Amino acid sequence: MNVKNETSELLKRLGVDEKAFSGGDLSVRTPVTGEEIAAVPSISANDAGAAIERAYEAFKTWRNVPGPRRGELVRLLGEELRASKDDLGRLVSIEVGKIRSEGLGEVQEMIDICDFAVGLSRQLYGLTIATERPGHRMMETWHPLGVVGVISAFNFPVAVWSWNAALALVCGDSVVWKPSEKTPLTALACEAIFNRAVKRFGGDAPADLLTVLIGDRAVGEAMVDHPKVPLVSATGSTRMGREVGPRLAKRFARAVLELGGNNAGIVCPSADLDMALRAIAFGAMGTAGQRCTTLRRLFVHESVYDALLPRLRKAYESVSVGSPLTTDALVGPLIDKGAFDNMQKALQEAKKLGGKVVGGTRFDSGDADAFYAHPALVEMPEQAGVVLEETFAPILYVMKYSDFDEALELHNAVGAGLSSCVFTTDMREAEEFLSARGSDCGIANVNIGTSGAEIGGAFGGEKETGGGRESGSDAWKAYMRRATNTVNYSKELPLAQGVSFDI
Ligand code: UN1
Repeated sequence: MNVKNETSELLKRLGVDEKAFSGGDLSVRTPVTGEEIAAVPSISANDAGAAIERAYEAFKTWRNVPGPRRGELVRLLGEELRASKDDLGRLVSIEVGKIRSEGLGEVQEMIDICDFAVGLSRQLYGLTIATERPGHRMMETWHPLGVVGVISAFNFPVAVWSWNAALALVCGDSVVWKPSEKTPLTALACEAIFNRAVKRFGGDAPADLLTVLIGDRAVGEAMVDHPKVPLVSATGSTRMGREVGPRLAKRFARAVLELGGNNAGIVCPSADLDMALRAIAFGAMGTAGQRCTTLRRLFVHESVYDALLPRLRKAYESVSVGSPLTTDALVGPLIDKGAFDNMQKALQEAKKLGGKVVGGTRFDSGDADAFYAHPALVEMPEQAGVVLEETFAPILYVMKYSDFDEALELHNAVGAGLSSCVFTTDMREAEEFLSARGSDCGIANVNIGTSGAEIGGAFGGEKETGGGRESGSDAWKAYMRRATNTVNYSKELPLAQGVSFDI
């Protein structure tokens, strides 16, 4: 069966109406072969405004539904996702080009966050706080926030939505979602899956609890500027964040920004090199280098450099590249020609700075419009120029170091601050890496790579990564508003700070 037919069968099986993916103005291509697989109708900024108003009405009902009951809807969503895992995972492989296990892994991440959110729906705790006044009680209450806007990127087209939506829904919020224009099909599938959960849930779920807004930049801007969207959670480039952040700040809306990463690892003299090799390979080449957590820079101690590099080179030379739909290759395609061109440009610049490149060339899949690349391993004389920037492609820059403190300094000397790792069996180095003067990233790991975080922890990073946190831990607090309440159950009216005001 050709990819287009398979896509349309999958979409129908997932519950998407044919009208939603055929005859529209937005052409959808699979990076696997480069062919058009669907044409999705998109909406205007005006339509988006109207949809947000409807989502606001949904919020006004949903906020009154008790938290644990809201959790039940997310539990059903998790069940529906379990039932659709194979189909949705396959659709992710078609639309983004992820290999099979990564397509399925992305859906598993959605199931995991649903499970997390169900538990959370009974744990939206506030504190009880000691007051300085007799006969008083002080506490904090967490209330639903409003309409939560989600802007997601092509590389995790469904999981990132679920991190936000699962939390927002149990927190009593409604959700409007603008997926990447490159990946509207998986978004439509999620909408259909969600609608099934709503149907099973019954009457107290209002209409328009989730709205998928497929459209261009103007649609995104309508969401970012809309006064009834108190929080926008946006995943994408730092360039995008620089536009979204100030627009939200202007109207005092909240931003959860999850932007670029230029993630690094340090391989220390005591490292378990077998383990490091496997972790580096997955971190740098997995998802064809198109995760925001992809390993992009590696500092290797001079004493182990000559032991590790030949093995890394061999891994790069032998890694399988190919169609995720018809082969078991470990590296699938880049999302499009633009991504391939950016990769080539970065490699040219690295060469000009003295970089020695293994790989990086185009892999011929037989389809002129599909862009596969052999992952590139680049030995750099120093960290400069293009190494300081994120190129969303499988390029790993490797540099030698002699002193751990110097490696730490180089590690932190980039704009982004998402994920990081150290390979060492020396506890002093490990602890130093995790300490206040160690990695400056939101994620810091020991003896595992930079990518592949579990949902239980808060996910996000510092500096140009935007500072937002999604997923686990107490990230839910961004999706609610906090009220501090003081109750006087005494017969007096003592004022705080000893102030007297007797009338
Ligand atoms: C992303 O690339 O935007 O930690 C998210 C990871 C995944 C999420 C990546 N759990 O690599």
